Amino acid sequence: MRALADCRLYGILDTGYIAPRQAISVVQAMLDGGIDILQLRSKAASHDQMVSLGEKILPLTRAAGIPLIINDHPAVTGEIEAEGVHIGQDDGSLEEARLLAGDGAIVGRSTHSVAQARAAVAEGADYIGFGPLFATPTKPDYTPIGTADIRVVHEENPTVPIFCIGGIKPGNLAEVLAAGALRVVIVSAILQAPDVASMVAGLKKTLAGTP
Ligand code: 3NM
Repeated sequence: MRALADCRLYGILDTGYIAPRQAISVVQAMLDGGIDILQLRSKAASHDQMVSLGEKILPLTRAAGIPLIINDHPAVTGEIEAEGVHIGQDDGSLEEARLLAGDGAIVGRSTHSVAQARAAVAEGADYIGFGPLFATPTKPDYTPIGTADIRVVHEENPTVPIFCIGGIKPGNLAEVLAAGALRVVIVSAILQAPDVASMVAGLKKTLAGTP
Protein backbone atom coordinates (compact mmCIF):
# COMPACT_ATOMS: atom_id res chain seq x y z
CA MET A 1 0.00 0.00 0.00
CA ARG A 2 1.39 3.39 -0.99
CA ALA A 3 2.46 5.43 2.05
CA LEU A 4 0.72 8.76 2.55
CA ALA A 5 4.09 10.53 2.45
CA ASP A 6 4.60 9.23 -1.10
CA CYS A 7 1.22 10.52 -2.34
CA ARG A 8 1.28 13.75 -4.37
CA LEU A 9 -1.79 13.53 -6.62
CA TYR A 10 -5.04 12.94 -4.72
CA GLY A 11 -8.11 12.15 -6.83
CA ILE A 12 -11.74 12.18 -5.76
CA LEU A 13 -14.56 10.13 -7.20
CA ASP A 14 -17.31 12.71 -6.63
CA THR A 15 -20.79 11.47 -7.48
CA GLY A 16 -21.75 15.07 -8.28
CA TYR A 17 -19.78 14.51 -11.49
CA ILE A 18 -19.91 10.74 -12.00
CA ALA A 19 -23.04 8.59 -12.02
CA PRO A 20 -22.79 5.38 -9.95
CA ARG A 21 -22.87 3.21 -13.08
CA GLN A 22 -19.73 4.97 -14.40
CA ALA A 23 -17.92 4.82 -11.07
CA ILE A 24 -15.88 1.69 -11.65
CA SER A 25 -14.61 2.63 -15.09
CA VAL A 26 -13.65 6.14 -13.95
CA VAL A 27 -11.84 4.78 -10.88
CA GLN A 28 -9.98 2.33 -13.08
CA ALA A 29 -8.99 5.14 -15.46
CA MET A 30 -7.66 7.21 -12.54
CA LEU A 31 -5.67 4.22 -11.30
CA ASP A 32 -4.37 3.52 -14.81
CA GLY A 33 -3.18 7.12 -15.05
CA GLY A 34 -1.28 6.75 -11.77
CA ILE A 35 -3.41 8.49 -9.14
CA ASP A 36 -1.64 8.18 -5.75
CA ILE A 37 -4.63 8.20 -3.39
CA LEU A 38 -8.38 8.18 -4.01
CA GLN A 39 -11.36 9.54 -2.09
CA LEU A 40 -14.99 8.52 -2.46
CA ARG A 41 -17.18 11.62 -2.01
CA SER A 42 -20.96 11.56 -2.27
CA LYS A 43 -22.58 14.37 -0.34
CA ALA A 44 -26.13 13.00 -0.64
CA ALA A 45 -25.38 9.31 -0.04
CA SER A 46 -26.62 7.36 2.97
CA HIS A 47 -24.36 5.14 5.08
CA ASP A 48 -25.59 2.06 3.19
CA GLN A 49 -25.06 3.66 -0.22
CA MET A 50 -21.50 4.61 0.76
CA VAL A 51 -20.86 1.05 1.96
CA SER A 52 -22.19 -0.36 -1.29
CA LEU A 53 -20.14 1.93 -3.55
CA GLY A 54 -17.06 1.70 -1.34
CA GLU A 55 -17.17 -2.10 -1.46
CA LYS A 56 -17.19 -1.98 -5.26
CA ILE A 57 -14.22 0.42 -5.44
CA LEU A 58 -12.06 -1.14 -2.74
CA PRO A 59 -10.94 -4.21 -4.76
CA LEU A 60 -9.65 -1.88 -7.52
CA THR A 61 -7.72 0.45 -5.22
CA ARG A 62 -6.36 -2.57 -3.29
CA ALA A 63 -5.15 -4.18 -6.51
CA ALA A 64 -3.38 -0.93 -7.40
CA GLY A 65 -1.93 -0.57 -3.88
CA ILE A 66 -3.56 2.85 -3.42
CA PRO A 67 -5.31 4.06 -0.23
CA LEU A 68 -9.10 4.56 -0.41
CA ILE A 69 -10.39 7.42 1.74
CA ILE A 70 -14.12 7.76 2.52
CA ASN A 71 -15.47 11.31 2.74
CA ASP A 72 -17.63 12.27 5.74
CA HIS A 73 -18.47 8.70 6.89
CA PRO A 74 -15.95 7.39 9.42
CA ALA A 75 -18.20 4.43 10.30
CA VAL A 76 -18.20 3.36 6.64
CA THR A 77 -14.39 3.33 6.71
CA GLY A 78 -14.55 1.05 9.73
CA GLU A 79 -17.19 -1.22 8.24
CA ILE A 80 -15.57 -1.84 4.86
CA GLU A 81 -12.01 -1.51 6.22
CA ALA A 82 -11.04 1.25 3.81
CA GLU A 83 -7.69 2.89 4.48
CA GLY A 84 -9.03 6.20 5.75
CA VAL A 85 -11.64 8.88 6.24
CA HIS A 86 -11.76 12.58 5.38
CA ILE A 87 -13.73 15.05 7.50
CA GLY A 88 -14.57 18.73 7.16
CA GLN A 89 -14.46 21.57 9.67
CA ASP A 90 -17.98 20.83 10.95
CA ASP A 91 -17.72 17.06 11.23
CA GLY A 92 -16.80 16.67 14.90
CA SER A 93 -13.51 15.80 16.54
CA LEU A 94 -10.69 13.94 14.93
CA GLU A 95 -10.64 11.54 17.87
CA GLU A 96 -14.29 10.63 17.32
CA ALA A 97 -13.64 9.99 13.61
CA ARG A 98 -10.60 7.87 14.47
CA LEU A 99 -12.63 5.74 16.90
CA LEU A 100 -15.26 5.01 14.24
CA ALA A 101 -12.79 4.51 11.39
CA GLY A 102 -10.76 1.99 13.34
CA ASP A 103 -7.18 1.38 14.37
CA GLY A 104 -4.62 2.43 11.85
CA ALA A 105 -7.04 4.35 9.62
CA ILE A 106 -5.78 7.55 8.01
CA VAL A 107 -7.80 10.57 9.17
CA GLY A 108 -7.62 13.77 7.13
CA ARG A 109 -9.29 17.13 7.70
CA SER A 110 -10.22 20.00 5.35
CA THR A 111 -8.75 23.35 6.40
CA HIS A 112 -9.42 26.77 4.90
CA SER A 113 -6.88 28.99 6.67
CA VAL A 114 -3.46 28.83 8.30
CA ALA A 115 -5.16 28.86 11.73
CA GLN A 116 -7.42 25.92 10.84
CA ALA A 117 -4.41 24.01 9.49
CA ARG A 118 -2.56 24.60 12.77
CA ALA A 119 -5.56 23.35 14.77
CA ALA A 120 -6.02 20.22 12.63
CA VAL A 121 -2.34 19.32 12.97
CA ALA A 122 -2.51 19.94 16.74
CA GLU A 123 -5.43 17.50 17.09
CA GLY A 124 -3.48 14.85 15.20
CA ALA A 125 -4.69 14.89 11.59
CA ASP A 126 -2.68 12.48 9.44
CA TYR A 127 -2.95 14.91 6.54
CA ILE A 128 -4.79 18.12 5.76
CA GLY A 129 -6.50 19.61 2.75
CA PHE A 130 -5.75 23.33 2.28
CA GLY A 131 -8.00 25.49 0.15
CA PRO A 132 -9.91 26.35 -1.87
CA LEU A 133 -7.04 28.13 -3.58
CA PHE A 134 -9.23 29.24 -6.50
CA ALA A 135 -12.96 29.46 -7.15
CA THR A 136 -14.37 26.03 -7.89
CA PRO A 137 -17.68 24.63 -9.12
CA THR A 138 -17.13 21.59 -6.87
CA LYS A 139 -17.48 23.72 -3.72
CA PRO A 140 -19.19 26.88 -4.97
CA ASP A 141 -20.02 28.45 -1.58
CA TYR A 142 -16.43 28.76 -0.38
CA THR A 143 -14.32 31.91 -0.72
CA PRO A 144 -10.98 31.25 -2.44
CA ILE A 145 -7.93 31.79 -0.21
CA GLY A 146 -5.36 32.28 -2.98
CA THR A 147 -1.82 30.92 -3.08
CA ALA A 148 0.03 33.31 -0.73
CA ASP A 149 -0.43 31.17 2.40
CA ILE A 150 0.78 27.93 0.79
CA ARG A 151 4.36 28.59 1.82
CA VAL A 152 3.34 29.68 5.33
CA VAL A 153 1.29 26.55 5.97
CA HIS A 154 4.14 24.30 4.79
CA GLU A 155 6.70 26.13 6.94
CA GLU A 156 4.48 25.84 10.01
CA ASN A 157 3.65 22.16 9.50
CA PRO A 158 6.69 20.47 7.99
CA THR A 159 5.85 16.89 9.01
CA VAL A 160 2.18 16.54 8.01
CA PRO A 161 1.29 16.00 4.34
CA ILE A 162 -0.61 19.05 3.02
CA PHE A 163 -2.79 18.66 -0.07
CA CYS A 164 -3.64 21.95 -1.75
CA ILE A 165 -7.12 21.94 -3.27
CA GLY A 166 -9.72 23.98 -5.08
CA GLY A 167 -9.79 25.04 -8.71
CA ILE A 168 -6.46 23.39 -9.58
CA LYS A 169 -6.17 22.49 -13.28
CA PRO A 170 -3.39 21.66 -15.74
CA GLY A 171 -3.18 25.37 -16.60
CA ASN A 172 -2.47 26.60 -13.05
CA LEU A 173 -0.69 23.60 -11.49
CA ALA A 174 2.76 25.07 -12.18
CA GLU A 175 1.73 28.29 -10.40
CA VAL A 176 0.51 26.28 -7.38
CA LEU A 177 3.77 24.31 -7.22
CA ALA A 178 5.83 27.49 -7.61
CA ALA A 179 3.92 28.91 -4.62
CA GLY A 180 5.26 26.04 -2.49
CA ALA A 181 2.72 23.22 -2.87
CA LEU A 182 4.03 19.66 -2.88
CA ARG A 183 0.72 17.79 -3.08
CA VAL A 184 -2.61 18.55 -4.73
CA VAL A 185 -6.19 17.34 -4.88
CA ILE A 186 -7.79 17.75 -8.30
CA VAL A 187 -11.45 16.88 -8.83
CA SER A 188 -13.32 18.41 -11.79
CA ALA A 189 -10.31 18.77 -14.11
CA ILE A 190 -9.82 14.99 -13.84
CA LEU A 191 -13.45 13.86 -13.79
CA GLN A 192 -14.46 16.08 -16.71
CA ALA A 193 -11.47 15.22 -18.88
CA PRO A 194 -12.28 13.43 -22.14
CA ASP A 195 -9.53 10.92 -21.31
CA VAL A 196 -9.25 10.56 -17.53
CA ALA A 197 -6.18 8.30 -17.55
CA SER A 198 -4.18 10.66 -19.81
CA MET A 199 -5.19 13.67 -17.74
CA VAL A 200 -3.97 11.96 -14.54
CA ALA A 201 -0.74 10.82 -16.22
CA GLY A 202 -0.07 14.38 -17.47
CA LEU A 203 -0.67 15.89 -14.01
CA LYS A 204 1.66 13.30 -12.45
CA LYS A 205 4.35 14.23 -14.93
CA THR A 206 4.09 17.92 -13.98
CA LEU A 207 4.27 16.98 -10.28
CA ALA A 208 7.28 14.72 -10.88
CA GLY A 209 9.11 17.64 -12.47
CA THR A 210 8.91 19.48 -9.13
CA PRO A 211 10.97 17.96 -6.32
N1 3NM B 1 -12.80 20.80 -0.88
P1 3NM B 1 -12.00 21.00 -7.95
S1 3NM B 1 -12.21 22.66 -2.48
C1 3NM B 1 -13.93 19.09 -2.28
O1 3NM B 1 -11.14 23.80 0.07
C2 3NM B 1 -13.25 20.39 -2.09
O2 3NM B 1 -11.72 22.13 1.30
C3 3NM B 1 -12.22 22.01 -0.94
O3 3NM B 1 -12.63 20.44 -6.61
C4 3NM B 1 -11.67 22.70 0.23
O4 3NM B 1 -10.69 20.33 -8.12
C5 3NM B 1 -12.99 21.30 -3.09
O5 3NM B 1 -13.01 20.59 -8.96
C6 3NM B 1 -13.33 21.13 -4.52
O6 3NM B 1 -11.89 22.47 -7.80
C7 3NM B 1 -12.16 20.73 -5.35
